[in-house]
Amino acid sequence: MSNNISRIILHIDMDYFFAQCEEREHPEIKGKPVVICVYSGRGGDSGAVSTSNYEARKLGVKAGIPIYRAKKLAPDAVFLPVNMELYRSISDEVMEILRSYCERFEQESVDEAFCELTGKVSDFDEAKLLAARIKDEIKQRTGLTCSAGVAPNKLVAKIASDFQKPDGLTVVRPDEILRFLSSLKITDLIGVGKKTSERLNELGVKTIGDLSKLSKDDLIREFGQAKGAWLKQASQGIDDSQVEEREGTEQIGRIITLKENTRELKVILDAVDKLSEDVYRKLETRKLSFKSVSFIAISTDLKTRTKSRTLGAPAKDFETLKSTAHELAKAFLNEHHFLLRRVGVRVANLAGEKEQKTLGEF
Ligand code: DGT
Ligand code: CA
Ligand code: CA
Repeated sequence: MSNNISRIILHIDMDYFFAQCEEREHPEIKGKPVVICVYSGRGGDSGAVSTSNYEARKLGVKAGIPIYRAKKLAPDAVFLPVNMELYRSISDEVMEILRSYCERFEQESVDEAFCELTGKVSDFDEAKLLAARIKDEIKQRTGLTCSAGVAPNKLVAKIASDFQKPDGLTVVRPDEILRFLSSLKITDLIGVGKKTSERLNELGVKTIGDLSKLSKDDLIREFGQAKGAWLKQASQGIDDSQVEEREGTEQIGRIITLKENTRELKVILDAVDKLSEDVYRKLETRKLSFKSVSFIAISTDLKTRTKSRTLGAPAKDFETLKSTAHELAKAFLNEHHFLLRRVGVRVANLAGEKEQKTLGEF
């Protein structure tokens, strides 16, 4: 054994994310097949499926297939275009909950993140309880389900979150890793792409267990030093990569429900002041600057819209945050004429002191 202290890592992956967001926006479509489409802009149905809910997947409609094929497979499905603003704002809600629970946090994509739980819990039983609580809170506060994996490293945690979907929770303890991986397909190893898996298939390797039986030397001969060595380690569930915050992806936001539905400027600006203060306090604690500000509005029929501005240079003072948020809220109310139910303020393009110093030094 290495002298590594055993780590406990949680990976969260939202279930059928874009489609689930749309189900939250339009509750009437729940239960029907839902297909999210990237229209190519060449007119008609040209384009591909981005994702679909599980009802549509049962009919064979999956990410990547052409829209016209999806329409043949599921003629009665609900077809919707990608609404990235909506998915981002729901993603922010999810990430904020996750971040509050973990020691270190790494957002991997719009719907996935790693949380380091090592110092927060003392063993995998406690980690399982905490993961269940986090899943519950995400469900309570955002209405969405996710799948969770808990394991001693990122590689295995990510495979575990994919193991029982949707709404799954899979824990893989250190002594269970080899057994857990052995029957999985090599393509379940994150990082094994089409080319590698085709070559491995030719060598008679189908499962991760098969792969772990090949010698490191043989793998290096076949795939080169870096990839070969990595394949050997990965097949044994070994991964030392750290959970690390990614610069630039982080956002801090806060949303509140108004006492009553309104579009009265004074009420909304009062709410914006309070939200700006909350967001500012978080920035200040972590000594972060921001370069973009968004005003978020959720209408009485629960549709989410945002208005954003990118500043000419990073700022870190309360006045800039508040005045920008005010301007955005006013502009929003001029452009949209519905009643607001919830409002929010969000900052993004964050940077810490270190990066600012480096930038300032040159
Ligand atoms: P899951 O995790 O299997 O329950 O389903 P999703 O839909 O969450 O799939 P995932 O985690 O691979 O991807 C997250 C989101 O990213 C998904 O909701 C839509 C988008 N996405 C995934 N694959 C594609 C793709 O091939 N093209 C495009 N445009 N978007 C994709
Ligand atoms: Ca997902
Ligand atoms: Ca994902």
